[in-house]
Amino acid sequence: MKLLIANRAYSSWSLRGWLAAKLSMLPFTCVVVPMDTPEWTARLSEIPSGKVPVLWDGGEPVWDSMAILMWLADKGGHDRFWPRDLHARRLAYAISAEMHAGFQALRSGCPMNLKMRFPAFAATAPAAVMADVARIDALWCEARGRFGEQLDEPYLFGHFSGADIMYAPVVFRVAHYGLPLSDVARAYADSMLAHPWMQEWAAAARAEDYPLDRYHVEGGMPL
Ligand SMILES: N[C@@H](CCC(=O)N[C@@H](CS)C(=O)NCC(=O)O)C(=O)O
Repeated sequence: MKLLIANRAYSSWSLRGWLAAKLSMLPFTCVVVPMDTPEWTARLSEIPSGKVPVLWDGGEPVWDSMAILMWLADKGGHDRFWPRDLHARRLAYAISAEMHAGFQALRSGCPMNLKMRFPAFAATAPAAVMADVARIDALWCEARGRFGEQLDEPYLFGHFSGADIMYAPVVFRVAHYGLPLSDVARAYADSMLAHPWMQEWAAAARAEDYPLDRYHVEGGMPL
């Protein structure tokens, strides 16, 4: 399988596709195509949606991070991707879909940028961004409180799952924009930041040499 992604520093959807490939434990190669280059334009034209991530499997494309996750769960095992308990699985599906389809204010107000920090952002953050953060905090607390805390591991539903994958870019945004969280949500975010795959991604993102100004927000400080 070959996973095509964009700049690790900026492409939150690519992060989700890559984490899904890692969680599947199936062999894959990863190709980074920097955005806004002639190669980017050429590669996008080969993808049915014109967007990354795309997973090429046996020469056939699986596009969209959610479809990649579903496909790899089919191939790699649903229990690897989703909690076994049906009530937990219901909530995991619902919060993952809510992330995939929503939180527009947070997405556009705080674009993922792993090369910079925005320490002054939270003090004057738009109300709509803070409302998204509050909703996400509540979802994380519900998952941790009802299902995650009964298990040994620190992720939303105990073991690292598809729901953690969908929220992984939010964890980076919270850290880089200094967004406020409750204690339970903060503990979860810290565990995610310490996850070896998140660390691997962040280190590779910082090492990339194709900066894009359009992902910079006022008041940014380079890392
Ligand atoms: N819903 C899609 C969104 C994918 C997306 O928007 N990808 C961006 C990069 S992060 C992209 O390829 N944009 C194409 C462009 O900028 O022309 C998913 O979940 O994969």
